Amino acid sequence: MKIKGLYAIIDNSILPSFSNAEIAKKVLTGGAQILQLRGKGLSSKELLEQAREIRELTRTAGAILIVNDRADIALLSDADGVHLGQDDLPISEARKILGKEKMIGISTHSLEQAVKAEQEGADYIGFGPVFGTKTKADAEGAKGLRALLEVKQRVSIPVVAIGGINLENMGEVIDAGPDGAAVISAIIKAENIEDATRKFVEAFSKSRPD
Ligand code: TZP
Ligand code: MG
Repeated sequence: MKIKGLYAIIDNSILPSFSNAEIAKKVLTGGAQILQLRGKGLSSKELLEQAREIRELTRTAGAILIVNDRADIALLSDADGVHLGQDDLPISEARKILGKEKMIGISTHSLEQAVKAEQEGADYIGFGPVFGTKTKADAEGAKGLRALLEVKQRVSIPVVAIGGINLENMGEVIDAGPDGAAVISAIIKAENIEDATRKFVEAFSKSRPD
């Protein structure tokens, strides 16, 4: 299981016309192979129920499921891993919950944080926001493509670019060399979620055939 290509973040709090499971079905139909459930505003009970439902969908599709913020929910739902923020559990503590087999990713916003995350045993990092974004209220200012390129050159774990990525700027993001690109609003707010997902997946597979 590798972190590579489109990393679709499912969060219906930004557009509640679909449930998270419905969005997950749509991005899986569009070919996404990595999903993160970002259940902002959900109770623990709701998040666990949704994670279990989306675990079944991702298992059937052979896709990776990562749970945002919550190592406990990742374990209970048998997700493939957790994605931590800088203020969530430290990697070493999340590892006590999840063991070696599950993935631990962490959001980073500087080269220093990226290098530290690798030293602390992260399986992958998110880096951003690369561009400005309205999706995350407390996001730092845009870091830009040059910073992304520098991070990619300095760490050997997979790097997932995040923040303001859309179909227009996806080409230049891919050129900066990240292993993956995380997208929220350009997929969830698209007129057709399946089609938008397919276009992101294709953008990666055309430039990085394996
Ligand atoms: N972390 C850094 S930017 C961001 C997160 C969760 C939001 C990305 O959302 P979008 O809509 O793809 O800009
Ligand atoms: Mg978080």
